[in-house]
Amino acid sequence: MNPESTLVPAGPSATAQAPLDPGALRHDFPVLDQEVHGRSLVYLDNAATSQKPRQVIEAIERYYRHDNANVHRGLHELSRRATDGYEGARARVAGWIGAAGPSEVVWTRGATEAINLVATAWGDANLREGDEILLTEMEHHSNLVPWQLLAARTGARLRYLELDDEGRLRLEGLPPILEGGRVRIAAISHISNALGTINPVAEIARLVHDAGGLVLVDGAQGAAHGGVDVRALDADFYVFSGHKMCAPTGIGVLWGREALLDSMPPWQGGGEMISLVERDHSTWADLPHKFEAGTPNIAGAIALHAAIDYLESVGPERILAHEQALVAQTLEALRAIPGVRLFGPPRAEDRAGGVSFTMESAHPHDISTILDAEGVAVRAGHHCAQLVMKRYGVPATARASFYLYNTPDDVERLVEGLETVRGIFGS
Ligand code: 7TS
Repeated sequence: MNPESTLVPAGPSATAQAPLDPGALRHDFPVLDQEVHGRSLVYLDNAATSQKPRQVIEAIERYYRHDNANVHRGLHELSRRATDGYEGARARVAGWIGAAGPSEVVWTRGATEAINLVATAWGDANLREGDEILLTEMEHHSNLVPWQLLAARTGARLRYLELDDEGRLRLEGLPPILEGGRVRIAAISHISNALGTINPVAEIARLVHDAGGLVLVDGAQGAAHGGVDVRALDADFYVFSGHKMCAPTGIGVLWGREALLDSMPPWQGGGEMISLVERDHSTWADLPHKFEAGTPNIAGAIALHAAIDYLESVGPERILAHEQALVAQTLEALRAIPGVRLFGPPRAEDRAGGVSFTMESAHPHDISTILDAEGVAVRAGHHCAQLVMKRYGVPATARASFYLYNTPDDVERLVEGLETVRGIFGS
């Protein structure tokens, strides 16, 4: 199957639309309009966090200037407005990802917290010794460590889908693992942050479901790059972070099928998540509030609403097509540089987001430092994916990752910077 089909919600195909104009969109992002070390900033660290458009910054400012109050508590005008904004954002997310309704959308601090919520609330209640949790070698630590902790608590066993040499999951490894009938949940990234690979999540979900397991999709890199349709993916849980898609840090989403969320116990206790509290026991609020103890990130939710409006006005399909064009340009340019090793699928159509690479002569940290001196921001390190680094026998890579405001000129500046690296370190 075409892995992109799970990324892009139904709508006109990218090719039927005019390409987006990153030069025009850049003006919406105030932070991009600056010099770093005497050069105009080229921001290529979008897989770590995206920049924020003025529409999002203004939504936050508007909320704090006019509406700030706690939600669901006061019967006064400001509390009503804050609650409307907060719950309106939830409904916007539900519509945007194709959820059955807002009660399936739980606010979290981000993808990491959402995975921990499922691993704790669902995992502790459902896993026993001998059960299996299926992961992949390409997962971010956020989608590994919570499951390792769960395995240690319950005696469940961790199984892994492996990577091939080109950064794809080896799907032929799936049936032998599923045959045992012990996989209770598979936790799989939608798009790899370290390799850029778009995974065939719907296909994996079908096989795991046929074998009686559930599927959690880590969409930290998925929702940002082309939108998401949770029904088309046929997932049971989908998680993502606002900050990678033009919203602020500290707001994220756990989507889960209503019946599943309903069956799970709460994971944190406090205000907001209860119905009745007595001396020695309590009863829980309805979904989704059962999972939202304490005063939430109200401004963050409202800002995520503004970010989704912004991304939709640009068009998720066009964003993905634009990124893939930049990835294609980067792959071609880097292939021509002696000593460069590229990671991930060779074709841009199979990837989104970014390009990881190493150079024979220079450590990724040196590459990043030299690029920074030229105003080009990339990330160097293991990208919280140490299993990926181990698989390919490197301690770290440099990674240039793109978003809607990056231009072909940005790629030129990256390539220019790598020529400087070669000038200093040799090839
Ligand atoms: N899953 C994936 C696939 C990610 O890329 C990230 C963050 C996370 C989970 C965690 O998201 P958080 O918002 O909860 O922290 N990835 C990166 C990265 O590639 N560089 O910095 C953070």
